[in-house]
Amino acid sequence: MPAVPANEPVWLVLPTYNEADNLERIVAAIRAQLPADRRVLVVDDSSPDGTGEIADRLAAAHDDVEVLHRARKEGIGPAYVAGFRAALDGGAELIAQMDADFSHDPADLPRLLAAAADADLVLGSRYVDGGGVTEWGPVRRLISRGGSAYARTLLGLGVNDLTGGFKVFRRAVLEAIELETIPSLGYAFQVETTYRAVRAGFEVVEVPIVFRDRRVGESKMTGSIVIEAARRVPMMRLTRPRR
Ligand SMILES: Nc1nc2c(ncn2[C@@H]2O[C@H](COP(=O)(O)OP(=O)(O)O)[C@@H](O)[C@H]2O)c(=O)[nH]1
Ligand SMILES: [Mg+2]
Repeated sequence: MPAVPANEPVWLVLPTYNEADNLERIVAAIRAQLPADRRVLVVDDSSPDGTGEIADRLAAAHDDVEVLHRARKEGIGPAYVAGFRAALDGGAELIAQMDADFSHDPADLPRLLAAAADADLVLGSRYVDGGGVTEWGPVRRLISRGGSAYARTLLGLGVNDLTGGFKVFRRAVLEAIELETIPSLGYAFQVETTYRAVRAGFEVVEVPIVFRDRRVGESKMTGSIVIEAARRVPMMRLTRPRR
């Protein structure tokens, strides 16, 4: 396996909402997979289940763990924008994002980071050879696959998995795509960052991953997140940053 690019500070941004039963284990698993120059940034939207307090305890115990507390739940989009901005301000060279519910396997992190050696944006992809989804029913599969196909067609992108949330950005990408102007709140946010990166001329690669359904806690996916994505995708062409 190729090594993680040397001497590049890695920040992993981990948005959480009610992940009290996952957080400690996922943070430990992530820290074990990242190089020494690393920071795990938990972005918690005042979870009522005490996730934020657990995050504070982890941050107190480990120098490489930090917490960003936000006042209320606004969706992963604004949580990621705040987390990415903090990572850029903190000097990150590579910025990784993943879910906190073990749907994304921390053991895949070295592979994704290594792929950033010759790419600007690495996508953990369910829809390339070797990737996949386990345990989802037919409806959830259709929404995900159909959503990626819809966005791919409307936006004219050669990317197979546009809605996934397991990614690694080079800092130049996040500096270029005008994060604060992205209005998307849910899955549309994942589509929009990738779309803006492609349009800005960055090199995007897909690395196969297998997505597992969460074991613990509840999904925050709602119908309105899907509807937002369906409406937002055609609008993205109009609101991307000018080059
Ligand atoms: N900070 C923050 N995190 C969120 C929000 N919604 C979801 N998350 C987190 O984003 C990740 C993915 O969300 P999840 O509910 O598992 O969505 P699903 O995997 O698509 O069903 C998990 O780590 C959640 O805790 C939110 O509004 N704010
Ligand atoms: Mg999930």
